[in-house]
Amino acid sequence: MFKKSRTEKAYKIAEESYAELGVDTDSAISRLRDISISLHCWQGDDVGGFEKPDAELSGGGIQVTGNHPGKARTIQELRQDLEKAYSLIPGSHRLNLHAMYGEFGGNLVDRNEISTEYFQGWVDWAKEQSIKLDFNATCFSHPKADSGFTLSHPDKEIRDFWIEHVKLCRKISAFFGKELESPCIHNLWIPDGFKDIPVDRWTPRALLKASLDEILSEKFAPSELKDAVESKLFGIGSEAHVVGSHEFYLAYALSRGIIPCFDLGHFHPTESVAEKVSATMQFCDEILLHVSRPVRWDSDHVVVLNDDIRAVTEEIVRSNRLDKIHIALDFFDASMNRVGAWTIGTRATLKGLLIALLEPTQMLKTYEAEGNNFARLAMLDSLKNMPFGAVWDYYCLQNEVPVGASWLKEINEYDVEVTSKRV
Ligand code: RNT
Ligand code: ZN
Repeated sequence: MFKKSRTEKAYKIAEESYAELGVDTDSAISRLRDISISLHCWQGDDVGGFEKPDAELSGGGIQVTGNHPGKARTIQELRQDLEKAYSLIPGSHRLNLHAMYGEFGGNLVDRNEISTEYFQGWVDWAKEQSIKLDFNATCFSHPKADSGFTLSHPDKEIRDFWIEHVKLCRKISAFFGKELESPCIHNLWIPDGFKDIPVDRWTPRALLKASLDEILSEKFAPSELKDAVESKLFGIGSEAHVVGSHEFYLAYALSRGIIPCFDLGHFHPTESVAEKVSATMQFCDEILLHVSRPVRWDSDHVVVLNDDIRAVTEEIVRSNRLDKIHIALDFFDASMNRVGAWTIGTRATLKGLLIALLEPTQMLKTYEAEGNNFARLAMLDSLKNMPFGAVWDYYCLQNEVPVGASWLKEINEYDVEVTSKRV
């Protein structure tokens, strides 16, 4: 049972233990409070979107598995679920929307016809909730993406359709940024790729580059819109070759002054995104992370506090670029309670950040500079015993969100009252 006084007592002891290492827990907490994570709307309805009733994810080389009951069937339900998730997560966070989540009012509005009016409701809701918005073009789940190619499609008509879609998405993003007075990150991920070994790798990449240049030719104030591009190693149906590979988008982003996006699930299993932070940020000011958890073929399991998350959150903090590294979540699991999935993943990411903020980095750097490899390793391993959980619980208490695992009960209650009734 959670007890307020116990949490406070445990915090006091933790505070002392960290102080012995020269770490100020209060300042770690206040830095954590300033971090805003962008929650992805698509965990709430299995990447279906609201273009038509019962819409489902199709194509794009990504897959949702599971049939847990209770997914959001309307925008109202999605907002209600999001509000529940936010109420269980300490701090104030953003929302990451996809173009297919517009309020189309039952009308068939094609991707090359969307406009800000379909997103006014999201802006109103965001203002009411004090939430900032990010955005994504939806270049999948559409007949014109069925071939597996969009912006690099050999047919100019199809390419133009998707170019127009992304251009409209950037307009909507700038509208969000302006209305909510916080730059909206527009992230572009496209599924384009080959199932089997291609012969012509050159042409699709040249076409993608030209399409992107055309998309970016329209300029927006950086205070309203920031552009990001997301690479991938492979997807279902693009096993042999992805047009927008890491090298392609990294070179593109650096040459065009936009933001590269690294999804934790989009690299070789032993390739670490944590390594990429200090490597790429010598050359670019900002990066976007899609925090995810790859498991074998799937890149989108619910994030938990594992070594990969620890490594990447450490790098975010150690590089001292918290304000330049945008953190977004990207996972979708239809086999469990979806509000619970959001909460697990966001809380795990925040816990990783807190542990990193509680690190006596200067001490470790000194050992390293002295060549004292033993002390560096010993301290890194000893730090695993530190009572960060007590600091986390206290942070939750301060933010008036459930402490420890007590939020599970709230998810269960919400399920009884709300999600389980959606049949
Ligand atoms: C796909 C990318 C992309 C998507 C979302 C839905 O592999 O990770 O970010 O997950 O756009
Ligand atoms: Zn992603």
